[in-house]
Amino acid sequence: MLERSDLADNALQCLHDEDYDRPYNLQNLNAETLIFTRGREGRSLDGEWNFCVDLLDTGLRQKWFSMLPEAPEKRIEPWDYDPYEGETVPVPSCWQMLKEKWYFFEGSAWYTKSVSVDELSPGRRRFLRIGAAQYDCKIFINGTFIGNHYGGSTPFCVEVSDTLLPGQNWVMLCVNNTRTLDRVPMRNTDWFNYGGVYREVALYETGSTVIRDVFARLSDNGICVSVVADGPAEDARVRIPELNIDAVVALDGGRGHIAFKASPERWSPDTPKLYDIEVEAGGDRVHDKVGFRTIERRGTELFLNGKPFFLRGISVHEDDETAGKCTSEEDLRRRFADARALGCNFLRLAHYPHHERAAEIADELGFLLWEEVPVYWAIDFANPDTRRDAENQLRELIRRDRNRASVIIWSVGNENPDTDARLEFMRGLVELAREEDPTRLLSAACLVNHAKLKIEDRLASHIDVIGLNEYYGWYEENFDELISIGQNSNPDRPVVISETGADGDHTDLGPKSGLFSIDYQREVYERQIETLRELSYIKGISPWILYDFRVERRQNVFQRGFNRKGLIAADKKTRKPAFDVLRAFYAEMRKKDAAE
Ligand code: GCB
Repeated sequence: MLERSDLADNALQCLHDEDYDRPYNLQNLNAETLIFTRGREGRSLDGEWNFCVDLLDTGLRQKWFSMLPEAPEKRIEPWDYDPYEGETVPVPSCWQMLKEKWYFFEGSAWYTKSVSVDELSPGRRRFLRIGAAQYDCKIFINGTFIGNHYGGSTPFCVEVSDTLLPGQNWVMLCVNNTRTLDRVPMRNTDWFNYGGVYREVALYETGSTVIRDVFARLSDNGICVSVVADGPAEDARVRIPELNIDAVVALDGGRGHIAFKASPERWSPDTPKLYDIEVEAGGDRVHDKVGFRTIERRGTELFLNGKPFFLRGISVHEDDETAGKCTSEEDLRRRFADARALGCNFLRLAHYPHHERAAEIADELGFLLWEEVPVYWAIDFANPDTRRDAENQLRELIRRDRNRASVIIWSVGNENPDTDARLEFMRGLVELAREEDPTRLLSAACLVNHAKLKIEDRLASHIDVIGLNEYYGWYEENFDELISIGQNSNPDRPVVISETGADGDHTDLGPKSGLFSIDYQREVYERQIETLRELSYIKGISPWILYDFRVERRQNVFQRGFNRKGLIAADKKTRKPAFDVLRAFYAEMRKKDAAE
Protein backbone atom coordinates (compact mmCIF):
# COMPACT_ATOMS: atom_id res chain seq x y z
CA MET A 1 0.00 0.00 0.00
CA LEU A 2 0.99 3.65 -0.32
CA GLU A 3 2.84 2.70 -3.44
CA ARG A 4 0.44 4.45 -5.78
CA SER A 5 0.09 7.58 -3.71
CA ASP A 6 2.89 10.07 -3.40
CA LEU A 7 3.61 9.11 0.21
CA ALA A 8 6.16 6.43 -0.51
CA ASP A 9 8.31 7.43 -3.44
CA ASN A 10 7.54 4.39 -5.54
CA ALA A 11 6.86 0.70 -5.17
CA LEU A 12 10.36 -0.48 -5.94
CA GLN A 13 11.90 1.84 -3.45
CA CYS A 14 9.64 0.40 -0.75
CA LEU A 15 10.66 -3.13 -1.58
CA HIS A 16 14.35 -2.76 -2.24
CA ASP A 17 15.68 0.16 -0.25
CA GLU A 18 17.62 -1.39 2.60
CA ASP A 19 18.71 2.01 3.79
CA TYR A 20 15.11 2.97 4.48
CA ASP A 21 15.64 3.93 8.10
CA ARG A 22 18.61 6.24 7.63
CA PRO A 23 16.52 9.46 7.45
CA TYR A 24 15.05 8.62 10.86
CA ASN A 25 18.24 7.93 12.74
CA LEU A 26 19.18 11.52 13.46
CA GLN A 27 19.58 11.11 17.22
CA ASN A 28 18.46 14.72 17.38
CA LEU A 29 16.73 14.00 20.70
CA ASN A 30 19.52 13.77 23.21
CA ALA A 31 20.94 15.30 26.38
CA GLU A 32 20.79 18.78 24.83
CA THR A 33 17.04 18.64 24.19
CA LEU A 34 16.06 17.58 27.72
CA ILE A 35 14.05 20.00 29.80
CA PHE A 36 14.06 20.07 33.59
CA THR A 37 10.75 18.57 34.69
CA ARG A 38 10.92 18.32 38.47
CA GLY A 39 8.22 20.38 40.07
CA ARG A 40 6.38 20.87 36.78
CA GLU A 41 2.75 19.85 36.26
CA GLY A 42 2.67 17.78 33.13
CA ARG A 43 -0.29 16.40 31.24
CA SER A 44 -0.03 12.65 31.17
CA LEU A 45 -0.37 10.87 27.84
CA ASP A 46 -0.30 7.49 29.53
CA GLY A 47 -3.14 5.11 28.92
CA GLU A 48 -4.29 3.15 25.89
CA TRP A 49 -2.43 3.65 22.58
CA ASN A 50 -3.11 1.83 19.32
CA PHE A 51 -0.43 -0.77 18.81
CA CYS A 52 0.98 -3.01 16.11
CA VAL A 53 4.18 -5.00 15.86
CA ASP A 54 6.10 -4.59 12.61
CA LEU A 55 8.81 -7.20 12.22
CA LEU A 56 9.82 -6.21 8.67
CA ASP A 57 9.76 -2.45 9.25
CA THR A 58 7.04 -2.12 6.67
CA GLY A 59 5.82 0.98 8.48
CA LEU A 60 9.02 2.85 7.79
CA ARG A 61 9.51 1.43 4.32
CA GLN A 62 5.98 2.32 3.27
CA LYS A 63 5.68 5.43 5.43
CA TRP A 64 2.64 4.26 7.37
CA PHE A 65 3.08 7.28 9.56
CA SER A 66 1.91 9.47 6.67
CA MET A 67 -1.51 7.83 6.50
CA LEU A 68 -4.11 10.08 8.00
CA PRO A 69 -7.36 8.66 9.37
CA GLU A 70 -9.84 7.95 6.63
CA ALA A 71 -12.97 5.86 6.25
CA PRO A 72 -11.96 2.55 4.60
CA GLU A 73 -14.26 3.10 1.64
CA LYS A 74 -12.60 6.41 0.91
CA ARG A 75 -9.05 5.08 0.73
CA ILE A 76 -7.69 4.93 -2.78
CA GLU A 77 -5.36 1.97 -2.32
CA PRO A 78 -5.01 -1.10 -0.10
CA TRP A 79 -3.22 -0.73 3.20
CA ASP A 80 -1.28 -3.13 5.41
CA TYR A 81 -1.65 -1.28 8.66
CA ASP A 82 -4.14 1.10 10.16
CA PRO A 83 -2.56 3.18 12.89
CA TYR A 84 -5.91 4.46 14.05
CA GLU A 85 -7.84 1.23 14.49
CA GLY A 86 -7.47 -2.15 16.11
CA GLU A 87 -5.56 -3.36 19.08
CA THR A 88 -4.57 -1.05 21.94
CA VAL A 89 -2.00 -1.48 24.71
CA PRO A 90 -1.40 0.49 27.87
CA VAL A 91 1.51 2.93 28.05
CA PRO A 92 3.71 2.48 29.98
CA SER A 93 4.23 -1.24 29.44
CA CYS A 94 6.55 -3.83 27.89
CA TRP A 95 4.88 -5.69 25.03
CA GLN A 96 6.39 -9.01 26.11
CA MET A 97 4.26 -8.94 29.23
CA LEU A 98 1.00 -8.26 27.39
CA LYS A 99 0.60 -11.24 25.05
CA GLU A 100 2.39 -14.53 24.75
CA LYS A 101 2.81 -14.06 21.01
CA TRP A 102 4.89 -10.92 21.67
CA TYR A 103 7.14 -12.58 24.25
CA PHE A 104 10.21 -12.93 22.05
CA PHE A 105 9.29 -10.23 19.56
CA GLU A 106 12.28 -8.12 18.62
CA GLY A 107 11.77 -5.35 16.10
CA SER A 108 9.69 -2.26 15.52
CA ALA A 109 6.30 -1.65 17.09
CA TRP A 110 4.02 1.30 16.40
CA TYR A 111 2.11 3.25 19.03
CA THR A 112 -0.51 5.81 17.99
CA LYS A 113 -2.60 8.17 20.12
CA SER A 114 -4.98 10.98 19.42
CA VAL A 115 -3.95 14.04 21.43
CA SER A 116 -6.08 17.16 21.48
CA VAL A 117 -4.58 20.44 22.61
CA ASP A 118 -5.71 24.05 22.91
CA GLU A 119 -4.05 26.80 20.99
CA LEU A 120 -0.91 28.01 22.77
CA SER A 121 -1.10 31.59 24.01
CA PRO A 122 1.50 33.80 22.34
CA GLY A 123 5.00 33.11 23.67
CA ARG A 124 4.03 29.77 25.24
CA ARG A 125 5.85 26.54 24.38
CA ARG A 126 5.09 22.84 24.56
CA PHE A 127 7.34 19.81 25.07
CA LEU A 128 6.72 16.11 24.79
CA ARG A 129 8.71 13.95 27.21
CA ILE A 130 9.05 10.19 27.06
CA GLY A 131 10.39 8.67 30.29
CA ALA A 132 12.01 5.76 28.40
CA ALA A 133 11.39 3.63 25.33
CA GLN A 134 13.51 0.59 24.60
CA TYR A 135 15.62 1.02 22.48
CA ASP A 136 15.27 3.34 19.49
CA CYS A 137 12.24 5.62 19.43
CA LYS A 138 11.13 7.63 16.39
CA ILE A 139 8.44 10.26 16.88
CA PHE A 140 5.93 11.34 14.23
CA ILE A 141 3.23 13.96 14.67
CA ASN A 142 0.39 14.30 12.18
CA GLY A 143 2.37 12.33 9.65
CA THR A 144 5.66 14.21 10.01
CA PHE A 145 8.85 12.78 11.47
CA ILE A 146 10.13 15.02 14.26
CA GLY A 147 13.00 13.13 15.80
CA ASN A 148 14.49 9.99 17.25
CA HIS A 149 16.32 8.91 20.39
CA TYR A 150 18.73 6.08 21.07
CA GLY A 151 19.14 4.60 24.52
CA GLY A 152 16.58 2.42 26.23
CA SER A 153 16.64 3.77 29.76
CA THR A 154 16.93 7.55 29.75
CA PRO A 155 14.23 10.19 29.18
CA PHE A 156 14.04 12.37 26.10
CA CYS A 157 12.14 15.49 25.12
CA VAL A 158 11.11 17.21 21.94
CA GLU A 159 9.62 20.64 21.50
CA VAL A 160 6.19 20.36 19.87
CA SER A 161 5.08 24.02 20.03
CA ASP A 162 4.69 24.18 16.26
CA THR A 163 3.92 20.56 15.50
CA LEU A 164 1.00 19.92 17.87
CA LEU A 165 -1.80 21.98 16.39
CA PRO A 166 -4.93 23.27 18.13
CA GLY A 167 -7.54 20.50 18.05
CA GLN A 168 -6.90 16.83 17.38
CA ASN A 169 -3.40 15.53 16.58
CA TRP A 170 -1.98 12.09 15.96
CA VAL A 171 1.17 11.20 17.86
CA MET A 172 2.90 8.10 16.58
CA LEU A 173 5.93 6.38 18.06
CA CYS A 174 7.96 3.70 16.33
CA VAL A 175 9.87 1.83 19.03
CA ASN A 176 12.47 -0.74 18.08
CA ASN A 177 14.15 -3.09 20.56
CA THR A 178 16.42 -4.89 18.11
CA ARG A 179 19.85 -5.66 19.54
CA THR A 180 22.48 -4.38 17.13
CA LEU A 181 26.26 -4.46 16.87
CA ASP A 182 26.83 -0.73 17.09
CA ARG A 183 24.70 0.14 20.14
CA VAL A 184 24.95 0.25 23.89
CA PRO A 185 24.31 -2.40 25.06
CA MET A 186 25.29 -4.59 22.15
CA ARG A 187 23.76 -7.98 21.35
CA ASN A 188 24.62 -10.18 24.27
CA THR A 189 23.41 -9.34 27.75
CA ASP A 190 22.38 -11.25 30.85
CA TRP A 191 19.05 -9.49 31.19
CA PHE A 192 15.85 -9.70 29.19
CA ASN A 193 15.50 -7.62 26.06
CA TYR A 194 12.20 -5.94 26.84
CA GLY A 195 10.60 -3.61 24.32
CA GLY A 196 8.11 -0.79 24.45
CA VAL A 197 7.31 2.60 25.87
CA TYR A 198 7.74 1.45 29.42
CA ARG A 199 7.98 4.73 31.33
CA GLU A 200 5.58 7.67 31.50
CA VAL A 201 4.80 10.00 28.60
CA ALA A 202 3.73 13.58 29.25
CA LEU A 203 3.28 17.02 27.72
CA TYR A 204 4.66 20.12 29.44
CA GLU A 205 3.80 23.73 28.77
CA THR A 206 6.19 26.58 29.54
CA GLY A 207 6.59 30.29 28.86
CA SER A 208 8.91 31.57 26.15
CA THR A 209 11.85 30.65 28.38
CA VAL A 210 12.22 27.02 29.42
CA ILE A 211 14.54 25.87 32.19
CA ARG A 212 16.47 22.98 30.75
CA ASP A 213 18.72 22.18 33.66
CA VAL A 214 19.40 22.94 37.32
CA PHE A 215 22.40 21.51 39.15
CA ALA A 216 22.71 22.28 42.89
CA ARG A 217 25.58 20.99 44.99
CA LEU A 218 27.88 21.74 47.88
CA SER A 219 30.84 23.99 47.14
CA ASP A 220 33.85 24.98 49.24
CA ASN A 221 32.01 27.54 51.35
CA GLY A 222 28.45 26.63 50.78
CA ILE A 223 26.23 25.78 47.88
CA CYS A 224 26.45 26.48 44.19
CA VAL A 225 23.70 26.28 41.63
CA SER A 226 24.01 26.19 37.84
CA VAL A 227 21.05 26.94 35.63
CA VAL A 228 20.57 26.39 31.91
CA ALA A 229 17.62 28.17 30.32
CA ASP A 230 16.56 28.52 26.74
CA GLY A 231 14.63 31.61 25.73
CA PRO A 232 14.69 35.38 26.15
CA ALA A 233 15.10 35.50 29.98
CA GLU A 234 18.28 37.30 30.98
CA ASP A 235 18.39 36.08 34.54
CA ALA A 236 17.09 33.41 36.85
CA ARG A 237 16.00 33.60 40.47
CA VAL A 238 17.20 30.84 42.79
CA ARG A 239 15.54 30.28 46.17
CA ILE A 240 16.28 27.86 48.97
CA PRO A 241 13.85 29.26 51.56
CA GLU A 242 15.02 27.16 54.52
CA LEU A 243 18.54 28.55 54.13
CA ASN A 244 17.33 32.11 53.46
CA ILE A 245 18.81 31.96 50.00
CA ASP A 246 17.10 34.16 47.45
CA ALA A 247 19.27 35.52 44.66
CA VAL A 248 19.22 36.48 41.05
CA VAL A 249 21.76 35.01 38.68
CA ALA A 250 22.54 36.56 35.30
CA LEU A 251 22.22 34.22 32.33
CA ASP A 252 24.90 34.46 29.72
CA GLY A 253 23.95 32.57 26.58
CA GLY A 254 21.30 30.89 28.70
CA ARG A 255 23.77 29.74 31.35
CA GLY A 256 24.18 31.04 34.88
CA HIS A 257 26.12 29.96 37.92
CA ILE A 258 25.90 31.27 41.47
CA ALA A 259 27.55 30.36 44.76
CA PHE A 260 26.16 31.06 48.23
CA LYS A 261 27.73 30.93 51.64
CA ALA A 262 25.69 28.40 53.56
CA SER A 263 26.07 25.48 55.89
CA PRO A 264 23.21 23.16 55.17
CA GLU A 265 22.61 20.16 57.36
CA ARG A 266 24.33 17.21 55.69
CA TRP A 267 22.26 14.55 53.98
CA SER A 268 23.18 11.02 55.03
CA PRO A 269 21.43 7.64 55.21
CA ASP A 270 20.71 8.32 58.89
CA THR A 271 19.62 11.93 58.32
CA PRO A 272 18.23 12.18 54.78
CA LYS A 273 17.63 15.92 55.02
CA LEU A 274 16.35 17.52 51.79
CA TYR A 275 15.95 21.23 51.01
CA ASP A 276 13.37 22.72 48.67
CA ILE A 277 14.98 24.64 45.87
CA GLU A 278 13.05 26.78 43.45
CA VAL A 279 14.32 28.26 40.21
CA GLU A 280 12.44 30.75 38.09
CA ALA A 281 13.46 32.22 34.74
CA GLY A 282 11.24 34.39 32.52
CA GLY A 283 8.11 33.03 34.23
CA ASP A 284 9.15 29.39 33.93
CA ARG A 285 9.32 27.81 37.37
CA VAL A 286 10.69 24.46 38.56
CA HIS A 287 11.53 23.08 41.95
CA ASP A 288 13.36 20.17 43.40
CA LYS A 289 14.25 18.66 46.76
CA VAL A 290 18.00 18.45 47.16
CA GLY A 291 20.25 16.94 49.80
CA PHE A 292 23.80 18.16 50.40
CA ARG A 293 26.62 15.81 51.33
CA THR A 294 30.22 15.08 50.42
CA ILE A 295 31.62 11.84 49.10
CA GLU A 296 35.34 11.31 48.71
CA ARG A 297 37.96 8.68 48.57
CA ARG A 298 41.35 9.01 50.17
CA GLY A 299 43.71 6.15 49.54
CA THR A 300 41.67 3.01 49.89
CA GLU A 301 39.09 4.66 52.16
CA LEU A 302 35.66 6.04 51.33
CA PHE A 303 34.31 9.01 53.27
CA LEU A 304 30.75 10.23 53.48
CA ASN A 305 30.58 13.72 54.98
CA GLY A 306 34.14 13.19 56.16
CA LYS A 307 33.45 9.88 57.94
CA PRO A 308 34.73 6.50 56.75
CA PHE A 309 32.05 3.94 56.05
CA PHE A 310 31.34 0.57 54.48
CA LEU A 311 28.88 0.06 51.63
CA ARG A 312 26.39 -2.60 52.70
CA GLY A 313 24.89 -3.11 49.31
CA ILE A 314 22.82 -5.25 47.02
CA SER A 315 22.56 -5.18 43.24
CA VAL A 316 19.18 -4.93 41.60
CA HIS A 317 17.76 -5.09 38.08
CA GLU A 318 14.64 -3.34 36.89
CA ASP A 319 12.61 -6.47 36.33
CA ASP A 320 9.27 -7.83 37.39
CA GLU A 321 7.59 -11.18 36.80
CA THR A 322 4.41 -9.56 35.50
CA ALA A 323 5.37 -6.00 34.49
CA GLY A 324 8.81 -6.70 33.00
CA LYS A 325 10.94 -3.57 32.98
CA CYS A 326 7.96 -1.35 33.76
CA THR A 327 8.29 -0.05 37.31
CA SER A 328 5.60 1.16 39.66
CA GLU A 329 5.96 3.26 42.78
CA GLU A 330 4.88 0.23 44.81
CA ASP A 331 7.52 -1.96 43.20
CA LEU A 332 10.23 0.61 43.89
CA ARG A 333 9.20 1.05 47.50
CA ARG A 334 9.14 -2.71 48.02
CA ARG A 335 12.68 -2.87 46.66
CA PHE A 336 13.91 -0.35 49.21
CA ALA A 337 11.93 -2.03 51.99
CA ASP A 338 13.59 -5.37 51.17
CA ALA A 339 17.00 -3.72 51.02
CA ARG A 340 16.34 -2.16 54.41
CA ALA A 341 15.29 -5.51 55.85
CA LEU A 342 18.62 -6.87 54.62
CA GLY A 343 20.44 -4.09 56.46
CA CYS A 344 21.67 -2.29 53.32
CA ASN A 345 22.71 1.33 53.03
CA PHE A 346 23.58 0.96 49.32
CA LEU A 347 22.07 -0.31 46.07
CA ARG A 348 23.77 -0.94 42.77
CA LEU A 349 21.16 -0.11 40.11
CA ALA A 350 22.40 -2.45 37.39
CA HIS A 351 23.10 -2.35 34.41
CA TYR A 352 21.37 0.73 32.93
CA PRO A 353 19.60 3.80 34.29
CA HIS A 354 16.60 2.77 36.39
CA HIS A 355 13.38 4.76 36.73
CA GLU A 356 14.14 8.27 38.00
CA ARG A 357 11.83 7.70 40.98
CA ALA A 358 14.38 5.19 42.32
CA ALA A 359 16.89 7.91 43.16
CA GLU A 360 14.18 10.27 44.42
CA ILE A 361 12.95 7.60 46.83
CA ALA A 362 16.53 6.78 47.85
CA ASP A 363 17.05 10.48 48.64
CA GLU A 364 13.96 10.48 50.78
CA LEU A 365 14.63 7.16 52.59
CA GLY A 366 18.39 7.51 52.96
CA PHE A 367 20.06 4.99 50.64
CA LEU A 368 23.30 5.39 48.71
CA LEU A 369 23.23 4.49 45.02
CA TRP A 370 25.54 3.32 42.26
CA GLU A 371 24.03 4.22 38.88
CA GLU A 372 25.34 2.99 35.56
CA VAL A 373 25.06 2.99 31.78
CA PRO A 374 24.84 -0.27 29.80
CA VAL A 375 28.43 -0.28 28.55
CA TYR A 376 28.27 -3.99 29.19
CA TRP A 377 30.57 -6.85 28.10
CA ALA A 378 31.67 -6.53 24.48
CA ILE A 379 30.50 -3.45 22.70
CA ASP A 380 32.04 -1.94 19.58
CA PHE A 381 34.56 0.28 21.34
CA ALA A 382 36.24 1.36 18.11
CA ASN A 383 33.02 2.55 16.50
CA PRO A 384 32.36 6.32 16.79
CA ASP A 385 28.58 5.73 16.57
CA THR A 386 28.75 3.41 19.57
CA ARG A 387 30.75 5.99 21.46
CA ARG A 388 28.27 8.73 20.63
CA ASP A 389 25.46 6.53 21.93
CA ALA A 390 27.29 5.69 25.19
CA GLU A 391 28.31 9.30 25.79
CA ASN A 392 24.80 10.54 25.27
CA GLN A 393 23.28 7.95 27.60
CA LEU A 394 25.82 8.85 30.29
CA ARG A 395 25.16 12.58 29.88
CA GLU A 396 21.40 12.03 30.04
CA LEU A 397 21.70 9.92 33.17
CA ILE A 398 23.95 12.42 34.92
CA ARG A 399 21.78 15.39 34.01
CA ARG A 400 18.69 13.53 35.14
CA ASP A 401 20.06 12.49 38.53
CA ARG A 402 22.89 14.79 39.56
CA ASN A 403 20.70 16.58 42.12
CA ARG A 404 20.17 13.31 43.95
CA ALA A 405 22.30 13.12 47.11
CA SER A 406 21.74 9.36 47.18
CA VAL A 407 23.78 8.86 44.01
CA ILE A 408 27.43 8.63 45.03
CA ILE A 409 28.87 6.62 42.13
CA TRP A 410 28.50 6.80 38.35
CA SER A 411 29.66 3.58 36.79
CA VAL A 412 30.89 3.67 33.21
CA GLY A 413 31.15 -0.03 32.36
CA ASN A 414 30.76 -3.65 33.32
CA GLU A 415 33.29 -6.42 32.66
CA ASN A 416 34.59 -5.05 29.38
CA PRO A 417 37.67 -6.65 27.79
CA ASP A 418 40.88 -4.70 28.45
CA THR A 419 41.73 -3.61 24.90
CA ASP A 420 43.28 -0.34 23.71
CA ALA A 421 40.01 0.66 22.04
CA ARG A 422 38.10 0.02 25.26
CA LEU A 423 40.58 2.03 27.32
CA GLU A 424 40.32 4.99 24.97
CA PHE A 425 36.54 4.76 24.94
CA MET A 426 36.29 4.52 28.72
CA ARG A 427 38.70 7.37 29.28
CA GLY A 428 36.34 9.47 27.16
CA LEU A 429 33.41 8.46 29.35
CA VAL A 430 35.36 9.18 32.54
CA GLU A 431 36.32 12.62 31.27
CA LEU A 432 32.75 13.36 30.27
CA ALA A 433 31.39 12.26 33.64
CA ARG A 434 33.91 14.41 35.51
CA GLU A 435 32.98 17.42 33.36
CA GLU A 436 29.26 16.90 33.87
CA ASP A 437 29.63 16.21 37.57
CA PRO A 438 32.87 16.79 39.47
CA THR A 439 31.21 15.92 42.79
CA ARG A 440 30.84 12.15 42.56
CA LEU A 441 33.00 9.08 42.38
CA LEU A 442 33.47 7.09 39.20
CA SER A 443 33.62 3.35 39.03
CA ALA A 444 33.36 0.36 36.68
CA ALA A 445 33.33 -3.39 37.17
CA CYS A 446 37.00 -4.09 36.39
CA LEU A 447 38.93 -7.22 35.52
CA VAL A 448 41.10 -9.75 37.29
CA ASN A 449 44.18 -11.28 35.67
CA HIS A 450 43.39 -14.94 36.29
CA ALA A 451 46.90 -16.09 35.41
CA LYS A 452 48.52 -13.77 37.95
CA LEU A 453 45.53 -13.95 40.33
CA LYS A 454 45.50 -10.24 40.76
CA ILE A 455 43.21 -7.27 40.08
CA GLU A 456 44.66 -5.91 36.85
CA ASP A 457 42.81 -3.55 34.58
CA ARG A 458 44.21 -0.45 32.91
CA LEU A 459 40.95 1.35 33.53
CA ALA A 460 41.45 1.14 37.30
CA SER A 461 43.86 4.08 37.45
CA HIS A 462 41.27 6.37 35.79
CA ILE A 463 38.39 5.76 38.17
CA ASP A 464 37.93 6.31 41.92
CA VAL A 465 36.48 3.02 43.05
CA ILE A 466 37.43 -0.33 41.56
CA GLY A 467 34.36 -2.46 41.10
CA LEU A 468 35.07 -6.16 41.11
CA ASN A 469 32.64 -8.84 40.00
CA GLU A 470 33.83 -12.19 41.30
CA TYR A 471 32.02 -15.48 41.47
CA TYR A 472 34.21 -17.73 43.59
CA GLY A 473 32.16 -20.74 44.56
CA TRP A 474 30.16 -20.40 41.35
CA TYR A 475 31.84 -19.71 37.99
CA GLU A 476 35.26 -20.00 39.65
CA GLU A 477 35.54 -22.99 41.81
CA ASN A 478 38.52 -22.50 43.99
CA PHE A 479 38.02 -20.14 46.92
CA ASP A 480 41.74 -20.18 47.63
CA GLU A 481 42.19 -18.17 44.46
CA LEU A 482 40.03 -15.40 45.91
CA ILE A 483 42.33 -15.37 48.91
CA SER A 484 45.34 -15.15 46.56
CA ILE A 485 43.76 -12.30 44.58
CA GLY A 486 43.25 -10.55 47.88
CA GLN A 487 46.88 -11.03 48.83
CA ASN A 488 48.43 -10.36 45.40
CA SER A 489 46.50 -7.18 44.71
CA ASN A 490 47.63 -3.99 46.23
CA PRO A 491 45.13 -1.43 44.99
CA ASP A 492 45.76 2.22 45.68
CA ARG A 493 42.05 2.97 45.79
CA PRO A 494 38.94 1.43 47.35
CA VAL A 495 37.55 -1.79 45.95
CA VAL A 496 33.86 -2.61 46.03
CA ILE A 497 32.77 -6.16 45.26
CA SER A 498 30.17 -5.08 42.75
CA GLU A 499 28.92 -8.66 42.22
CA THR A 500 29.23 -12.06 43.79
CA GLY A 501 26.70 -14.81 44.31
CA ALA A 502 25.27 -18.10 43.14
CA ASP A 503 22.00 -19.38 41.68
CA GLY A 504 19.51 -21.01 44.04
CA ASP A 505 16.24 -22.52 42.84
CA HIS A 506 13.88 -22.22 45.78
CA THR A 507 10.99 -24.16 44.18
CA ASP A 508 10.11 -27.83 44.60
CA LEU A 509 11.92 -28.37 41.31
CA GLY A 510 15.18 -27.12 42.82
CA PRO A 511 17.91 -29.58 43.83
CA LYS A 512 18.37 -30.37 47.52
CA SER A 513 22.14 -29.87 47.43
CA GLY A 514 24.96 -28.82 45.13
CA LEU A 515 24.86 -26.25 42.34
CA PHE A 516 21.51 -24.45 41.99
CA SER A 517 20.32 -25.48 45.46
CA ILE A 518 19.46 -22.75 47.94
CA ASP A 519 21.70 -24.51 50.46
CA TYR A 520 24.68 -24.22 48.20
CA GLN A 521 23.83 -20.57 47.52
CA ARG A 522 23.86 -19.98 51.29
CA GLU A 523 27.24 -21.68 51.61
CA VAL A 524 28.70 -19.48 48.87
CA TYR A 525 27.57 -16.40 50.77
CA GLU A 526 29.09 -17.73 53.99
CA ARG A 527 32.44 -18.40 52.35
CA GLN A 528 32.48 -15.13 50.47
CA ILE A 529 31.88 -13.15 53.64
CA GLU A 530 34.50 -15.11 55.54
CA THR A 531 37.08 -14.37 52.84
CA LEU A 532 36.22 -10.78 52.02
CA ARG A 533 36.13 -9.57 55.59
CA GLU A 534 39.90 -10.15 55.76
CA LEU A 535 40.63 -7.69 52.91
CA SER A 536 40.98 -4.20 54.32
CA TYR A 537 40.77 -2.38 50.98
CA ILE A 538 37.30 -3.74 50.32
CA LYS A 539 35.00 -0.89 51.20
CA GLY A 540 31.73 -2.44 50.30
CA ILE A 541 29.89 -5.22 48.58
CA SER A 542 26.77 -5.35 46.42
CA PRO A 543 26.15 -9.06 45.83
CA TRP A 544 24.23 -10.28 42.81
CA ILE A 545 21.26 -9.84 43.30
CA LEU A 546 18.15 -8.86 45.30
CA TYR A 547 15.51 -10.63 43.14
CA ASP A 548 15.63 -13.41 40.55
CA PHE A 549 15.21 -11.85 37.12
CA ARG A 550 14.05 -12.92 33.68
CA VAL A 551 16.62 -13.57 30.96
CA GLU A 552 16.58 -15.43 27.65
CA ARG A 553 19.97 -17.07 28.02
CA ARG A 554 19.25 -19.09 31.21
CA GLN A 555 17.26 -22.13 30.23
CA ASN A 556 18.36 -25.12 32.31
CA VAL A 557 15.76 -27.02 34.33
CA PHE A 558 16.41 -24.94 37.44
CA GLN A 559 16.61 -21.57 35.71
CA ARG A 560 13.63 -21.89 33.30
CA GLY A 561 14.24 -18.45 31.77
CA PHE A 562 15.41 -16.74 34.97
CA ASN A 563 18.74 -15.88 36.51
CA ARG A 564 18.19 -17.34 39.98
CA LYS A 565 20.90 -15.57 41.91
CA GLY A 566 18.31 -13.55 43.79
CA LEU A 567 18.31 -13.53 47.56
CA ILE A 568 14.57 -13.26 47.05
CA ALA A 569 12.68 -15.20 44.36
CA ALA A 570 11.05 -13.54 41.33
CA ASP A 571 7.75 -13.37 43.25
CA LYS A 572 9.55 -10.70 45.33
CA LYS A 573 8.30 -12.45 48.48
CA THR A 574 10.13 -15.71 49.05
CA ARG A 575 13.43 -15.13 50.82
CA LYS A 576 16.14 -17.71 50.33
CA PRO A 577 18.44 -18.73 53.22
CA ALA A 578 21.37 -16.64 51.88
CA PHE A 579 19.31 -13.53 52.69
CA ASP A 580 19.81 -14.16 56.40
CA VAL A 581 23.52 -14.79 56.00
CA LEU A 582 24.04 -11.42 54.36
CA ARG A 583 21.71 -9.76 56.84
CA ALA A 584 23.81 -11.01 59.76
CA PHE A 585 27.01 -9.70 58.14
CA TYR A 586 25.43 -6.31 57.50
CA ALA A 587 24.22 -6.07 61.10
CA GLU A 588 27.81 -6.59 62.20
CA MET A 589 29.21 -4.02 59.70
CA ARG A 590 26.60 -1.51 60.72
CA LYS A 591 27.63 -1.81 64.36
CA LYS A 592 31.26 -1.42 63.37
CA ASP A 593 30.57 1.77 61.41
CA ALA A 594 28.48 3.18 64.26
CA ALA A 595 31.32 2.52 66.73
CA GLU A 596 33.93 4.36 64.61
C1 GCB B 1 28.03 -10.96 35.76
C2 GCB B 1 27.29 -9.87 35.06
C3 GCB B 1 25.81 -9.92 35.36
C4 GCB B 1 25.30 -11.34 35.30
C5 GCB B 1 26.02 -12.15 36.38
C6 GCB B 1 25.63 -13.62 36.36
O1 GCB B 1 29.21 -10.91 35.93
O2 GCB B 1 27.81 -8.61 35.31
O3 GCB B 1 25.12 -9.10 34.45
O4 GCB B 1 23.93 -11.44 35.45
O5 GCB B 1 27.39 -12.07 36.19
O6 GCB B 1 24.66 -13.99 36.97
O7 GCB B 1 26.34 -14.37 35.70
